[in-house]
Amino acid sequence: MTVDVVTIFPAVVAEPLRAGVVGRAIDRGTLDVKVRDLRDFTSDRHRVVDDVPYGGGPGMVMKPDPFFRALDAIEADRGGPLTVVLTSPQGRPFTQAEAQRLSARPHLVLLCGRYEGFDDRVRERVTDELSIGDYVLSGGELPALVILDAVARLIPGVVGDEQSVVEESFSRGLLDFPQFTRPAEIAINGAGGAGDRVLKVPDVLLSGNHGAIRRWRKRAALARTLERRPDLLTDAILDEEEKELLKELQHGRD
Ligand code: JBZ
Repeated sequence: MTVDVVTIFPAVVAEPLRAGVVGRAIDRGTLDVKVRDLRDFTSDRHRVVDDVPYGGGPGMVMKPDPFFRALDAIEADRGGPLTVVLTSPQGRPFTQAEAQRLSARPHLVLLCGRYEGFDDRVRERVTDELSIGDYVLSGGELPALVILDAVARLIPGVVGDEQSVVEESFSRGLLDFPQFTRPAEIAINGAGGAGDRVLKVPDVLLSGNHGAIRRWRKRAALARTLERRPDLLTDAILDEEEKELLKELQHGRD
C-alpha cells in the first residue's frame, strides 16, 4: 500500500512512523509512506496556508488551494482515482470495520487539518471524512497516525504473526483476556509493611492443560467485556461455548 500524508508538521507525522511494526514495514517496502509538507504547495513567498474566515469570527481557516495543488501532485505521482481521507470532528466514527475497508485500497491520502478547520470546498476532493473520537484536539496529525497504524496492521506482511492479528480482541468483537509472564509469583509491599502480599498467576495457566486454558481465557475475555464494555457484546461473534459461558456470567450477575 502507498500512503501520502499532507500536513504543515511533517516531522510530527514522520517520526512516529519509524517505530515498531509500521517502521519495519516501511523499511521492507511493504508499506510506502510519503509525508508531504502542505507549505510546498503554496504559491506565495511566505508560504501561507491559513486565512481569516469569511463572515468573521475567531481563529483562522486553512486555505483551499494548497490542498488542491497537493492532491493534483499526488494524483500525478500515484495515478487516480484517489481515496482521500480527511480527519475531522465532523467525520463518521473511525472503527475497526473502517480500518478493514481502507486496508483493501491500493493507495490512501490523509489530509491533516489545523486551526479552526478547512475551507469547506476541500471536501469536494474528500472521499472519507473520519473522526477518531469525541475529544478536542489541536490538529489532524495524531488522528492521521492513528488511522494509518490501524490500517497498516491489516496489510498482509506488516504484522509478523498473522494469527495474532486475526485473534486480536477487536477483530473478534471482545476485549482481550488477561496476560501474564514470568515470574509465577511476585511479592508486593502493601500498606502494612514489606512483602506482605503475593500476586500469583492463575494456576490454570501453569497447568499445561490447553483445553482448560482456552476455556479460562474465553471466560475471562467475556467477563471483562461484560464488565467494562457490555455494548460490544451486541455485535460480538461468539461460538457455542462462548454463548454458554456468557449466559453463565450473566446469570451470576442478576
Ligand atoms: C479530529 C483542525 O484540527 C483538528 C481538530 C480536532 C480534530 C481534528 C483536527 S481530527 N479532531 C478527530 O479525528 O476527531
